[in-house]
Amino acid sequence: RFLKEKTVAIVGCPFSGGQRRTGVDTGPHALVSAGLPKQLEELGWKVEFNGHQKFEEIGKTITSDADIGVMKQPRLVSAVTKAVADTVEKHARAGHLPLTLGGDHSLALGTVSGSLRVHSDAALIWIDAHADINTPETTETGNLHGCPVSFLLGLPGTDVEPFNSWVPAKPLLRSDSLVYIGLRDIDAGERKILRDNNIKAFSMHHVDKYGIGKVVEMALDHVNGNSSRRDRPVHLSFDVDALDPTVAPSTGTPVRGGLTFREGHYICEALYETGCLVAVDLMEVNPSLLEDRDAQQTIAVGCSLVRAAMGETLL
Ligand code: 4U7
Ligand code: MN
Ligand code: MN
Ligand code: MN
Repeated sequence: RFLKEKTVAIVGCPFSGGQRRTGVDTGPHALVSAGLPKQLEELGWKVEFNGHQKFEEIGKTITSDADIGVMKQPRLVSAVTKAVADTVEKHARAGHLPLTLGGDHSLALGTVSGSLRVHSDAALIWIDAHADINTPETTETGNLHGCPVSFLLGLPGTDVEPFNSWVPAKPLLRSDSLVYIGLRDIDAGERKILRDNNIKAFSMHHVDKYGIGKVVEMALDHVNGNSSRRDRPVHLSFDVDALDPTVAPSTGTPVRGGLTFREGHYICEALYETGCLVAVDLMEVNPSLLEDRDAQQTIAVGCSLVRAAMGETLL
């Protein structure tokens, strides 16, 4: 509905600087090598992909990246997410659907910023075991993949260098335009932020209680202000660790008790069905962590989730 043509632009983001474990930077390459571009062509999409983002060059411009407060690699994360925002914005302006393959979830500060520059009324649906809403003041790990949402909302404590050189002081995202599904590992500081800002969050408890169909229904009602016109553009940011580790084991911060294969796919299918998806992220696929069999399983599930978000399983 918001896209000029059925073109998907794959933005491969081999980046691991928002967390401590190596290998998540190989996620995009693994997903593309598994045949994702061709799979999307077979669904009738025109696929734009001219190689992965070249973050090494950004890395070379940053000679030293000492902690700022507890934030780890702040200059690198800021420069990379800024570049991602510009790339996603460019594709969105062309009327294409940016599909960002991560890489760690700090990248979503870039992808969502890029989307909102073009679709200013877009809602953000965040599928994750974690809320990723720590601020530089509340984060206990200092890992910026646990913080992108706080920067997007411009929460107190996020107006810090180097991010304030490009993240707008007046935030692009409002707290009532965000909804979570899949949460089950939230830090104490995050819990307070979610409560104080009245942010809509469906944890695994809610998925159990209502079923995934009802949860997605309620999530869409929330961002559409209960209007029957479900016409708001949606940015879907899917952290593969939302899925249960038995379904998607190769990820940096797995948490037991996650979404089943079908629940994860249902979310993607239902969002495709709205016709309002304007951007999709698939993040935190780390093929290097476990045995090859687990990695292959996680890559296959990742490709499958993306195909579901691009219309595969609709009759
Ligand atoms: B992911 C954590 F402390 N909350 O801030 C943190 F538990 O993108 C985890 O969702 C963040 O995988 C997980 O480091 C980030 C931790
Ligand atoms: Mn494009
Ligand atoms: Mn997560
Ligand atoms: Mn995440």
